Amino acid sequence: MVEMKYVPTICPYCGTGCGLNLVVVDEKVVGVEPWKRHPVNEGKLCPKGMFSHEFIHREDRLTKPLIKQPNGEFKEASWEEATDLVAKKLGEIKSENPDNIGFLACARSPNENIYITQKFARKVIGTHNVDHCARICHGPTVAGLARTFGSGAMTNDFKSIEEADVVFIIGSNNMEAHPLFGRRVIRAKKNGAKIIVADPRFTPTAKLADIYMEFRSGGDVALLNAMMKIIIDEGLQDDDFIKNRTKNYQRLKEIVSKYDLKKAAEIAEVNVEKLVEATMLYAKADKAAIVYSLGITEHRHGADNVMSTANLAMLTGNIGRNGTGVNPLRGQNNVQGACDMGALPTDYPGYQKVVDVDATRLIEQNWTCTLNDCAPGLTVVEMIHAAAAGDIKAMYITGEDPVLSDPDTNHVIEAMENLDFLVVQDIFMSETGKYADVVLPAAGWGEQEGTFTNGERRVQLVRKAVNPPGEAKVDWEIMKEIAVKMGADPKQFTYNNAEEIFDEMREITPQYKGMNRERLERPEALHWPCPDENHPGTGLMHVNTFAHPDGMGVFEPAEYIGPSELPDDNYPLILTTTRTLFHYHASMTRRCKTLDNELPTGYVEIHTNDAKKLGILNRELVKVKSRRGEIEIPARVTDDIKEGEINIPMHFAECAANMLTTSKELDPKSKMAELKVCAAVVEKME
Ligand SMILES: Nc1nc2c(c(=O)[nH]1)N[C@H]1C(S)=C(S)[C@@H](COP(=O)(O)OP(=O)(O)OC[C@H]3O[C@@H](n4cnc5c(=O)[nH]c(N)nc54)[C@H](O)[C@@H]3O)O[C@H]1N2
Ligand SMILES: Nc1nc2c(c(=O)[nH]1)N[C@H]1C(S)=C(S)[C@@H](COP(=O)(O)OP(=O)(O)OC[C@H]3O[C@@H](n4cnc5c(=O)[nH]c(N)nc54)[C@H](O)[C@@H]3O)O[C@H]1N2
Ligand code: SF4
Ligand SMILES: [Mo]
Repeated sequence: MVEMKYVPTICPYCGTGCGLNLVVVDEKVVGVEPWKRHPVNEGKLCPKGMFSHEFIHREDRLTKPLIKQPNGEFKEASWEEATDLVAKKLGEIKSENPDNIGFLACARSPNENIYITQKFARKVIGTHNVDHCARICHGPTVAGLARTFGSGAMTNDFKSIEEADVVFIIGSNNMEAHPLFGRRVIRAKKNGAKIIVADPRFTPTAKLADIYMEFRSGGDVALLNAMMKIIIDEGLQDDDFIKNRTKNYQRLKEIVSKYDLKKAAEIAEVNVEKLVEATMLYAKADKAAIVYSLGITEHRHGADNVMSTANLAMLTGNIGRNGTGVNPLRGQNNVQGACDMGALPTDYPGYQKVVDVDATRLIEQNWTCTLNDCAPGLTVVEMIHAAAAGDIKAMYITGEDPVLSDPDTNHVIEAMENLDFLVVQDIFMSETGKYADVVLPAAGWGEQEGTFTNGERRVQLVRKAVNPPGEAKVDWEIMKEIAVKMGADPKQFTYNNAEEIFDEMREITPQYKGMNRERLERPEALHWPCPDENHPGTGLMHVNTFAHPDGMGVFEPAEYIGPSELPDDNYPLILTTTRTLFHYHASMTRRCKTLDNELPTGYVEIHTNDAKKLGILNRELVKVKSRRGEIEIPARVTDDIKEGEINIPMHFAECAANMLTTSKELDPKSKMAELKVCAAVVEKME
């Protein structure tokens, strides 16, 4: 008889964290069925979630460890051989200097794997060189909101947006990138909310707007400061909130007073009537919410942009109530968790600082070890630079694909080739895997138990539906084996299941302390902070006090800095890079037939007038160049982008956006690279 079961779990793609059921027949996942009462998505899914089962049983899954031979070819190896080699090489390099090794954790995989990755780096190797993709995603959110609010996470939960009177969306295309959050924005609109969208592109999200502000990539600080100046000039600030709940207002006033409409128009190329209209709408609303994402963060001044959104919300008292708040839409399914778990070179789990001696003592006690070095480690892009310079000699990359995802591909490849030893642990052969010495096959989504933390800080159970293919193993099991081979106390890495790892983690992670498997079994799960087992969890943050020790919010005014590379005669266009509805980065959706059929390759969006000047027709193959590299790519001629800007989606290795982007300048506050702006030129093919 055919046996069929439904396994409830959480979508493996974006940080919305939708619930779904995997349909399993005879040990194979054959489809996805809605989870009707799931509190996040209420049974609805976007196309990525709907077809998420299609990559699981792909023939090209990694099923055995691979070791690169002297001739450059990979050869299948046993686990014994592969882990011996990894333990030996890491041991050798560690004995020279532990900081010669760098780790990237996997924000696509459960918290338990990520916790073990950072524990391995810190305890077994003795380095804080552990980071992950949040660095080039919402790193500025973590840094910027921590400075202003005392906690670097989304202030409200998703459903709160439905109570807003005004929703101000800046640099987020949630109708494509977070569609089931987007659905709630549509509901807010139906409830009577006015929608403001600021974006250099007239995106599907912008098409919902009552006021759409087109402006120039990189101009956010000027635009937001100008809004704050108007509010103060008009006396629309919330004096009580400022007085009772914030610090540093005078400084904010001084700085934003320099940003009049003329300056905003010059820098941000924004229509000033629309700017005034949008500002009035936001400032006069009883409940106004800010929603942002990478358009705000992916700049060398990303943290300044983030802090400016926080300043605007505090200025108008739009914090601590439903329908208000600063709502960064986190990217990866478990990137919030990866930050919470301490896959950060500056932080242990729960944002306890590695430079804080008391925090270090607490972790040492729990891990029964001595952590030697209190200096923070290197971030993602710094590790790549250090590898290229020969200062990092080995990298252990779990579930990240820097050759495709990190800025300036040629530079990343140079760095990977310069390493003495590279381990890549993935579910597929990634672009980065090709440069590895050892490739280790990991179990993927649907093949392991654990937890994901979504963008609204909701910690949800993910469940195992089928066994991993071939000899693939769960990430934490692989690292446990290597840790023991490297001499770690087996007791310290002996876990029988993910729950035991979660229980160890919550002991040292204040935000998760009150969570346990039983409590997380409920569909609504729990939002952190959840400090004890009687605590109901926290959907809405900063209700009466901010998360700083004195409870006060801090205005952190920013001056406009702007992008490092502006258009010139040789590279006259601004290139921005974005996402599309049907693809999610690359490795999984490009292997889902239904999704790849919808959009089989990339394109460069160019404004109709710019295309005309260059004599370029829609769908024509063109060359796009920057100071770093060049690609050939079909043109998509459209009016939905600002003149003078072009846009390339980041998903396609065959016409990779990151061949063109720059990693030279990093945000000093967060180490973010400028993925949303560089200078480029489009040429007709000969
Ligand atoms: N379908 C799909 N969904 C995804 C992903 C995916 O790959 N595919 N990835 C996930 C991840 S990891 C993340 S982080 C999120 C990202 O989600 P989003 O940030 O919404 O995605 P992007 O398309 O990268 O960028 C958002 C918008 O920023 C605009 N923008 C460009 N430059 C600027 C600027 O200077 N200022 C402002 N204000 N806006 C600008 C772009 O035009 C774009 O519309 O999506 C997640 N969801
Ligand atoms: N130009 C440009 N570049 C960008 C961006 C942009 O907007 N523009 N956005 C940036 C952002 S926001 C992000 S988040 C990054 C994303 O960059 P990456 O993190 O590199 O992107 P993913 O494709 O999600 O990589 C995840 C890898 O993990 C593997 N994987 C999935 N599940 C598991 C698992 O359980 N275990 C293991 N070991 N591996 C697994 C996948 O096969 C894949 O190879 O890209 C960044 N790069
Ligand atoms: S909105 Fe995000 S979490 Fe929900 S189904 Fe789509 S990709 Fe998955
Ligand atoms: Mo991201």
